[in-house]
Amino acid sequence: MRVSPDVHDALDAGRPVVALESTIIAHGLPRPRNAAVAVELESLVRESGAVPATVAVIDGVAHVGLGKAELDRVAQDGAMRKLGARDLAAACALGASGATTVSATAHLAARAGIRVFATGGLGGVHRDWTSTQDESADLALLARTPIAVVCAGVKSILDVGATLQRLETLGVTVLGYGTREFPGFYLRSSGHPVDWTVDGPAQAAAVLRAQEELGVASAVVVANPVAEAAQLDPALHDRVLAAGLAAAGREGVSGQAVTPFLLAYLTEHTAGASLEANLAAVRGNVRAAAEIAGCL
Ligand code: PSU
Ligand code: MN
Repeated sequence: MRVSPDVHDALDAGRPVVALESTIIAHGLPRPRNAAVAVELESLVRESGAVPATVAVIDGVAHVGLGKAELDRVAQDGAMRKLGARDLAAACALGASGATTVSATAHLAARAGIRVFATGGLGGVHRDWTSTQDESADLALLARTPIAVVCAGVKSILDVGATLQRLETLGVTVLGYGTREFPGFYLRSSGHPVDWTVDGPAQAAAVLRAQEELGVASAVVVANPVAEAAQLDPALHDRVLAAGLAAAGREGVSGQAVTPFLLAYLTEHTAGASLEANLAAVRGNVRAAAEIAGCL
């Protein structure tokens, strides 16, 4: 694992650091927009007073903190694999390159000593779980990794209620960030309530400090809804998502390909509106993560 010099220095000096994942760049957003977004998210972290640490595996080295050339490689190299935590050792030992999902990013970031991580939406339990048993490895990894993940809930392509139940079973703390309702990724609300609400970065940081003091080694999900003006029209969302799920079934999309397929389907069939909502959510999460890291 290689921690970049600026991330290393910031951690050493106790300055705020925010980890960013790379799967959203390589597999979650369309090219060429993704390359600009990778740079934009890092700038947003800096403007918000923290040091960005984008995580990816490049030529067998797990990087925490990327340079511009490496960020471009993640965005542009079509051969970048999608790596969960279970893939890290194989990728490094065999000299492979890949973007890291929430699970792999959270693992590497926590190992580097980073306490806050921002993304769009967590993976979770897929709607056809009873037949496919498809549950993102994000959930089990968060159960054993002490890090705050600032996200707009879980992706709405999933079974949100089942995912919340699994987070409870796995012992992952869930905080609504200024909301009593669990966010719905592209939408402000998923319709599901949360047990705990924090009013801003200081309270979120206080929960993280308490987790550390109490020796609770699981993650804290900080669920931050997309801004009202930026959310996707709920009726459009429901209609296009139903069509996308049907298309995925017809085309036999399975495993790691399901999430990228559905995100791309939504982008195409909402004429880019879902992409804008996704980006707005990520930007909001990056800002909130930097503020929380600052309070810590
Ligand atoms: N959030 C986004 N876009 C994404 C993802 C999250 O806004 O593409 C990625 C994350 O890397 C997450 C992954 O870990 O989707 C989940 O994939 P799967 O369902 O295959 O576990
Ligand atoms: Mn899956």
